[in-house]
Amino acid sequence: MTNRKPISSISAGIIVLFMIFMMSCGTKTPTDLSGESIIPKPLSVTATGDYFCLGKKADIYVQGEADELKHVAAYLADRLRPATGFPLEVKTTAEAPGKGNIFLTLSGADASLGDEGYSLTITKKLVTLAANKPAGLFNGIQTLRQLLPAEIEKSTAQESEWHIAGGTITDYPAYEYRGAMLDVARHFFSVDDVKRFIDLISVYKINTLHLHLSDDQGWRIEIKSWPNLALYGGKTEVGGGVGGYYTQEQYSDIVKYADDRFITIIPEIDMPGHTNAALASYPELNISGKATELYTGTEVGFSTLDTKKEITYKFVEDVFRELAELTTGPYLHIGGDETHVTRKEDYITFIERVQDIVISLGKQPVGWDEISLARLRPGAIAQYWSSAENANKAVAQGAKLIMSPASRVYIDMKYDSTTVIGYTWAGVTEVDKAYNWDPATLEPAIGRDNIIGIEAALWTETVTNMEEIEFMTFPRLPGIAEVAWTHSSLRNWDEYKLRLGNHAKRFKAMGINYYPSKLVPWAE
Ligand code: TNX
Repeated sequence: MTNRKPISSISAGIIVLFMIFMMSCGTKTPTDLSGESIIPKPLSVTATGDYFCLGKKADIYVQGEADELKHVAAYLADRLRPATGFPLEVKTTAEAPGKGNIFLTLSGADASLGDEGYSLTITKKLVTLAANKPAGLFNGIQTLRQLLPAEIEKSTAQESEWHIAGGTITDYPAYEYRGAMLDVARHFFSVDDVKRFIDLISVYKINTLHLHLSDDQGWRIEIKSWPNLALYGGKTEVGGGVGGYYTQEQYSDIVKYADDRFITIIPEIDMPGHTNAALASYPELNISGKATELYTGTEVGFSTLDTKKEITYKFVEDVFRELAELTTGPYLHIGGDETHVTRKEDYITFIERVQDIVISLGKQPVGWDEISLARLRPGAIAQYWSSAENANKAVAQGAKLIMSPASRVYIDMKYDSTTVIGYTWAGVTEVDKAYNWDPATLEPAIGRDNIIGIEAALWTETVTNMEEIEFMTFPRLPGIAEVAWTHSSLRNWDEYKLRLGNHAKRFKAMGINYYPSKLVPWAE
């Protein structure tokens, strides 16, 4: 038997000192800012080989007293406090602060960075984040998070050295519209689920969340002037579950939560098709004058509002008036897809009148690409999903496009034939396929100038809970976010997949249930 000596108090002291040293900013680790795995890839990165260490005395300084600056700084502090365990107070200052702090400023950024760009300068002494607008600072904060060790995303205090590689990043987006859509109609998701979704997409600089609030299977938003829409039409979902709806107060809470993260919510009321939940709630909206039954299946294209009755337009106006009041962003989405049982001329009249209603409420109409069959009003936006012909018609009318090609960014498609949930009607979409395309060259008649941006769409006929939302979204969404943010000349799958592989640790730290695609070299 070996005779173990008890640890002497001297050696115990040395161990404690060593641990403190390890947790301090003293150790020199090699750093290379240009080798960091930032997604979406920034426009330009210059490394110095130096590094900044975030220590327990660090604070976050904002230049000036503006509340919007303090809010962004508070958001950053909230991201960094749990894992570091540091106090990280938000303080105001007129000048750049002393050594060891983070400095956020809206002065001195180059005008070319626009409203969403930022410059991030990391020296041994200071981290300086400069932008023209708070949205730019917010985007820079997402980059900063990714420069810290992955443990920064954990919700409890971690033992780590919080080093940030030194250098300068200058960055702004290729497209102004970088969206994700969540279908809360086929299956209903709670306010907390939507908030988590917002938090996860904001990491990748997505700035728009399109909520598909109504469909055949459910109506998900309280409308005070037509109460049965939510009370009755919200009672079920695909598969016969209990469904649900957001009260206006809850919905406003979501909008506020998104606004605080520089994400614009676009509410969609899909019409004149995809309306069974409304048709079941109010008989007068039906051509037959009789209410339909609630629907829990997954067929599409069988329902239509009666486009000939004035009451239908009163309904549309009431619904959009209430929604417009809850909407801080510029858009209302009118749907308009898959209207297989609406006569074409009725469809056209309907879409034209509904655009006018939206415009009269001070908002811009957005609709799926079929709306280009109608005359598009100035400012109307078409969302390309399947028909190049329709998209071309929209462009010919001078409308801008949101690009959501189903074969690339419908993230309800299976990854491969073995994926348990999801559809295959637009093919299977592995992670490389969602990444490897250029919106500006996808269709010959659609050029860069016709496109405001890209949106990933998560339809939820087969998606029933948050774990499944995460599984279909990750890791495709970070790649789609890069398609939207990063200029196509800087993108390359073979290089991207290495950066994506390095995000596995971050996904795990955030508790994301992601699909571990075999195409990606995951760094565990
Ligand atoms: C097509 S895309 C639809 C949705 C379905 C989706 C399923 C579009 C405008 N309509 O109603 O949920 O496919 O992938």
